[in-house]
Amino acid sequence: MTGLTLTIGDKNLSSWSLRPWLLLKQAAIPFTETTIRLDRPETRKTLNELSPSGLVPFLNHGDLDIWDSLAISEYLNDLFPEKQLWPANPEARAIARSVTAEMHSGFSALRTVWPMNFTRSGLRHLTTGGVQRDIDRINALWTECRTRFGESGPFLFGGFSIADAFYAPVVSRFTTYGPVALSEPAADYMETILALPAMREWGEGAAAELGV
Ligand SMILES: N[C@@H](CCC(=O)N[C@@H](CS)C(=O)NCC(=O)O)C(=O)O
Repeated sequence: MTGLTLTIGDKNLSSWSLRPWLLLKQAAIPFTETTIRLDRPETRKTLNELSPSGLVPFLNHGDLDIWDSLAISEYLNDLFPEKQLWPANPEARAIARSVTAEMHSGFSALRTVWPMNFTRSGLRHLTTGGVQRDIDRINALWTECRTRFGESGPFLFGGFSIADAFYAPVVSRFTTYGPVALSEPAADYMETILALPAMREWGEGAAAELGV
């Protein structure tokens, strides 16, 4: 066993939790999963007691508690270099880090106006100017990564990488509030992510949590 325990929030809502969870699953790294349900009367107290940042996700490994989805992903990359969680080619890796950082620190309009609601599709929602700009930027990023770096596989940089884990919640949002206009490579990429057994497993977990 790896001794890794990942604590996540509700699967229907917690886009930040989906990232390291999907990364662990795709890399076939064994881990124990625990959940703190969000939006419950006791949530704040539990998060403050258990999580260094008062947020999910966080990863426990022995004496270490690592918080923040990007820091967790980097730690997993350090622990399991053979899993190639970043692309091997330095140029591709630099761009993978750029698109991941852009997701981590940007796209606030999309995040705010189209919150993750994993089990739902066909929801009518506002497409504000900011949301459309974010969609257009993501479409351009996916298209460029797929056409420039994606030759060796179906993901942004060929094989599954941290960048894909970070964009998986966007795929869910586009499914919930879309359809959105995407290039053919970007639309194919979205289908690839949706078809992953781990994405389906997450969706089943979300539905079970909601009792639907
Ligand atoms: N930058 C953090 C953000 C984590 C975050 O905002 N988590 C949300 C859930 S998706 C949370 O814990 N919210 C609980 C609360 O605000 O009470 C990361 O990447 O892990």
